[in-house]
Amino acid sequence: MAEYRTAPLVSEYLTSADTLERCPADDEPEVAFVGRSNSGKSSTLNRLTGNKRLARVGKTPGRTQLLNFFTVQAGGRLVDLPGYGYARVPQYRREAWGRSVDDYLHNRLNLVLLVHVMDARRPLERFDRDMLRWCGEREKPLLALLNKADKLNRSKGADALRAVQRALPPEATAILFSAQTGLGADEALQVLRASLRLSASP
Ligand SMILES: Nc1nc2c(ncn2[C@@H]2O[C@H](COP(=O)(O)OP(=O)(O)O)[C@@H](O)[C@H]2O)c(=O)[nH]1
Ligand SMILES: [Mg+2]
Repeated sequence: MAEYRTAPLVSEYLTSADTLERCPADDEPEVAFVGRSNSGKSSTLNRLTGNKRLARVGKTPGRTQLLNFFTVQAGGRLVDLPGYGYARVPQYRREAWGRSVDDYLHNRLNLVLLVHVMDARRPLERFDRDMLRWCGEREKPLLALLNKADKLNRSKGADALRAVQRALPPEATAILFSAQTGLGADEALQVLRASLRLSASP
């Protein structure tokens, strides 16, 4: 088991929104989580907050079409954006996804960091490449988490990390991560805490 040297971001559910207009006031810094459905976004949120029940895990992929907001006790918010790329979601729902998430990503002024959760076994699918390019063009701070690294041996993990690092915009960071084992959680928490301007202790 990985040990925490950096405290998890204790958080609680705040609210959900289906459009930018319905999001809470932009008066607190926000770290938003994006990723393909089933990449382990909910599991990652749970790991980084130290709360296994914060975000729902493994429910019908693509069902979570809302932007879910969590208040970080120490300050700031985490935002679980709808997952993308699940084939069974009808086209019109995918377009709705596009609008609310696009709107949030383009216009949310208090967005301080985007955490991009990828499956380390297939990290650079089309959606992932689009997102990396988008972040690069806008110089948005980005943390790429190569989740499910527990499924890869050391050398495959290193290969995946190198491949992603080559594809990343200059200022972005990539970490081999496992929501399941806690691999990389400490390093990830340091990045999140720095973005939210929190110290390393609770
Ligand atoms: N082996 C492994 N499985 C994981 C990990 N993270 C998530 N999963 C599994 O992947 C599936 C999707 O996880 P979930 O968090 O619901 O993904 P989301 O759709 O991106 O929110 C679930 O069955 C999880 O148990 C991980 O780090 N390692
Ligand atoms: Mg989820």
